Amino acid sequence: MTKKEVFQHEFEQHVKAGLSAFPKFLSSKYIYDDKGDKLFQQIMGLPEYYLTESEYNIVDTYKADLRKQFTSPNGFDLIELGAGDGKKTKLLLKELYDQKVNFTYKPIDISQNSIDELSQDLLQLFPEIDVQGEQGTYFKVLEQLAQYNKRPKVILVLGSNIGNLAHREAIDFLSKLRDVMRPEDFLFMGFDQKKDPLTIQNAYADSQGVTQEFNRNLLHRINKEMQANFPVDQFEHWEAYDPETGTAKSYLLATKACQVQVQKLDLNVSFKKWETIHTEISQKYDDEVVEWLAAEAGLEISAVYEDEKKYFKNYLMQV
Ligand code: AVI
Repeated sequence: MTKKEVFQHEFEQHVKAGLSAFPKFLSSKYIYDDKGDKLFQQIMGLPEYYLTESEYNIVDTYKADLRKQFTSPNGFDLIELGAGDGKKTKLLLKELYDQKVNFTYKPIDISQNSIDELSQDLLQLFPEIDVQGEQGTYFKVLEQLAQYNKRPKVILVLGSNIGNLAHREAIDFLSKLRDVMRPEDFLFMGFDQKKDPLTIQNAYADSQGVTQEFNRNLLHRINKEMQANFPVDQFEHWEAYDPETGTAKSYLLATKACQVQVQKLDLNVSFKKWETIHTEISQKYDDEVVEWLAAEAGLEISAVYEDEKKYFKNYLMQV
C-alpha cells in the first residue's frame, strides 16, 4: 500500500470507530485535506486567533539568540514537524541565511500540498538553503529522525501543535522525540498558555465562522471520500474552554435529529437532536504542566521565551 492508501485506510477505520462510539468522536487530524489546509491558513490570519502573531513575535524577538544557540562548528540540521506555510520559521531561516550559518532545513507536514508550496516559496526566497521537504505524520516520520546523527539537529514544533494531543499522547510524542535526540540536539516547541478564558474561547469560535467551516470539513471529507450523506449545514461548531484543566474542546453539534449513511463503510449512524461529535482538543498550558510533561518524557527545559502579550511560550528542551 502507498502512504496515501495507508492513511486513507486509517481514516476509514477511525470513522467507523468514532461514529459507532458513545459519545461520538472524530479526530481533527483528518480535517487537513487541501480545503482543510486552506481553512487553517485562514484561521491563522483571523484577528481572534492570536497564537500565530504571538509566536511570530517570539521568533522575531529571539531569532539572533536562537541562531547563537543552534550554530555549531560542523553546522546543524533543522527539522520542522508540522511546517505548514512556514510563516514563523521563515524569520529564523532568514536570520540563519543572512548570517551565513551552515545548516539544512527539513520541513515535514501531513499535507503534501503544504510541503510543495513551502519548498517552492523557499527556493525563491533563499535559493541557497538546502531544503528537503517530506510528507508524513509526526509519529511515522519520527522513526527516521534517528538517522540525523552526523551533526547536531534542532527539532522545531511550532504553533502549539502539541496541544491537539491529550497529555498522555503528548508525553508519548515527547518521549519519542527524546529517543532520537542526543545531548547536542535541541527541541524548540511552542505551547499556548492559559490566559483570559474569553480570549481563548473567541480564538476557537471566531465571528466569521471560519473555525466552523474548518471543523465541518471533517464531514465534507467523509461525504466525499466515503460516499456519505451528512447534512453538513445542520451540524454546528461548538467550543467549550475549561479554565480549570486548560482544555478547549471542539464539537460538531447536531441541530436536528438525522440518519446518516456512510456507504463505503456500510455504516448507518443516527443522531439525536443536540447530539455531539467531539472533534478536537486544543490544550493550554502553564510552566508547571510543561515542566511535568518534559520531565515525564526525560527532557530538560534549558530556556523559555515569551511574547510581549504573555500569551504564548516557546520552550527549548534538551535530553
Ligand atoms: C493546529 N492546531 C494547533 C490548531 C489549534 O489551535 O488547536 C488547530 C485549530 N483548531 C481550531 N482552530 C485552530
